Amino acid sequence: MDPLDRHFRDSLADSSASQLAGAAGDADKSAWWWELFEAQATSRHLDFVARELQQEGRGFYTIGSSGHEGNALVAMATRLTDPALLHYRSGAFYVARARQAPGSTPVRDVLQGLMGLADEPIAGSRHKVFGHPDLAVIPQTSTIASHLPRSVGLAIALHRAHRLKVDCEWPEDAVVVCSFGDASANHSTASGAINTALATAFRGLPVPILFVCEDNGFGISVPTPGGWIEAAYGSRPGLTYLSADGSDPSAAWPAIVQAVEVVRGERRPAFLHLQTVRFGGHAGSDAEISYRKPREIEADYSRDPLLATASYLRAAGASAGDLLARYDTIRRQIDDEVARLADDPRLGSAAEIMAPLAPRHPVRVAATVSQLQQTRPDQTPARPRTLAESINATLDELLSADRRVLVFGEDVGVKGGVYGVTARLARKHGAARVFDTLLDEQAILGLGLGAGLAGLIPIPEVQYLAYLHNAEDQLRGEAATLPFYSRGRFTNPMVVRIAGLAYQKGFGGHFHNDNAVAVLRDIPGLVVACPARADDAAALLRTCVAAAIADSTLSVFLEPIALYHRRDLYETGDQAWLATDHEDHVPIGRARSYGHGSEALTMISFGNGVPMSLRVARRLASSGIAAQVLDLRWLAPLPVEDILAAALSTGKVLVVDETRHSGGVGEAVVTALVEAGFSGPIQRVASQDSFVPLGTAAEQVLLSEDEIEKAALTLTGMGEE
Ligand SMILES: Cc1ncc(C[n+]2csc(CCOP(=O)(O)OP(=O)(O)O)c2C)c(N)n1
Ligand SMILES: [Mg+2]
Repeated sequence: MDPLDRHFRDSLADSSASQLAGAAGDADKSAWWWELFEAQATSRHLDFVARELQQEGRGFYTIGSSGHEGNALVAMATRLTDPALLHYRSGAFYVARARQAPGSTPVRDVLQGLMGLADEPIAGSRHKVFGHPDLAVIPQTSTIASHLPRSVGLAIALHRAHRLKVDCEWPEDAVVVCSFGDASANHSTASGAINTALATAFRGLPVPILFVCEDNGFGISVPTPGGWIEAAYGSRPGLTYLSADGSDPSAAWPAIVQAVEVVRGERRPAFLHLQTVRFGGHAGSDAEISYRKPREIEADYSRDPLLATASYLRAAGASAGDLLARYDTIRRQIDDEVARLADDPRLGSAAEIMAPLAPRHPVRVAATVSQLQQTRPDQTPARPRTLAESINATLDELLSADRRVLVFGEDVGVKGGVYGVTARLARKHGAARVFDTLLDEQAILGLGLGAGLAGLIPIPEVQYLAYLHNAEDQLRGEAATLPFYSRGRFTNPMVVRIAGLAYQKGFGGHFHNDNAVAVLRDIPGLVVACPARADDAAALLRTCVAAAIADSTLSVFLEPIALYHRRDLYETGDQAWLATDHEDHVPIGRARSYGHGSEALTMISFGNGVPMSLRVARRLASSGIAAQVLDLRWLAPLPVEDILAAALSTGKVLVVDETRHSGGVGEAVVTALVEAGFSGPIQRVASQDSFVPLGTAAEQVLLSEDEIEKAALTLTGMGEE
């Protein structure tokens, strides 16, 4: 028997061991105490069962909630409609919340997760999470603190959704509950998100979020110094801080209620410091004895929240026998459920596992583009535009067509973006829909993550590709995984505009010329669009937004900065890089071909490489070599079919890749060709494996037209040996 189980039983039997000597009996409240006891004891037994199942080879997760069961009180103080993003030790919260929803099955839900069963209600056991669509519990990843930016984003966005009269899953007076551990509170993601909440509230905007720090004094083996959480968060301007001893429910309850009331009533952030203990080490595999003294571990038993609740129940008239009987019945019910689940299936195929990753319905997306176009105010054909003008006009069109669309980021509002891409949009569509954010990419993406959950279609901007990287986990770990861990029940429709790639004249250095996109291309389900010209920009952007609406698609819209204002292609003044709209949309994964396919050579490129290749093609033509140029337009998923067709039509391929030789897009293009059985000659030219230096030195490491031409001549047998 688990020593904690033994201690609980022994203490119940010992009537002198009433943990809370002064526990006042209140028979009127006994139903409430029993409700608390049920939730806490259920969570406790699930922890014991988790470890037993693991030892039997039938369970796969042993991080428990024992000692944290005071968090059940937070569930009891909030509503079934308050979105909750929970710490992995919030098991008792989960059970207590479920008890507010008739017909819910928290024991089965948790067991299915522990046992890795395919019918687990939220993630289908793609991970062990607390989550349920009917309980407003949104599942979290294991990356500590990574859910805080989303939680803050949701608190901000739910108000905006109501203000814009957008259908929102969460009521206007909802409280966002966000729990996390004490060590997690030190993570920059947590401190950044809490700062975002406070800075936003400071500006007078509603931010109804309840931060719940479940403080057990440890992050795995590392102690959090006593008093640190209070020192860090106890006197932050604009943050109501309340401390509650989770091991004494009666004392904790008023503070918890007050914290919820502050958030619900005043629509501003509060920080509930819930003191807990951690029983059984960090996880089943953690030998706590290797870093804590036995007497310290034992001393924690006196702070068992379950015993505290039992003490109050006894003071209210329940006998030890009643409590033990209830405690044992709960355990029996769990065992029965385990028996019922014994033969239930686990996820059985890659296809089943991956189904929620990136559902794609191209016909629905096309229909959504048409719908968006119908409401377009000005149907007259546009004059020829630059890439930047086209993105601006299309954002304008999308903002007009659908009131759910939001555009935000650093400098996108009044200034209209560093490069003018969002110029005039704030003035026309108002500050509720086009606005500046804090200088924090994590907060920008967090707002996008929350806005998607609130029923909005966010189009956040990251000012430069190099500045995505400090926040990239919000895309990778949070946004891309939410449908995966919720079987599509909670999603992140979002189009992240990122200005990037190299060849900027006048504004040099790596950070304004980052040409690395590998970090995006390997995120499962993420769509990466990269328009090279104005008409494609409009069509690709519409497609991304329509896919966000129709399929909740998450996409990155990578804008080549050096092409923003480019007008000419071959000669100064030819204006050949301006374009008028000609397609409404471009299906995800379809390339554009320049040429008819009977040429001697296919150049496959994207972004800046497209006009470079077209110029090289003209030079080659004067040497009698006809070359086709294929613009990938989509970097993920790659237009494999079009790549192969273009390659087969000429038999010779030159991959023209402005990203780096290692990890660049070109590697994947070559691989796609080889895997598809293309047997003709393939060459690849790319930029160097270097950061981009300042000024004209950049030319030394970036792919040049001379290199492209040389490779093309060699490939066609016209070059020097
Ligand atoms: C970003 C990140 N780094 C490291 C880990 C590994 N890890 C898992 S839990 C944990 C300690 C968290 O401690 P705390 O926030 O106090 O929560 P507790 O487990 O004590 O409830 C660590 C380091 C992680 N999950 N995420
Ligand atoms: Mg801790």
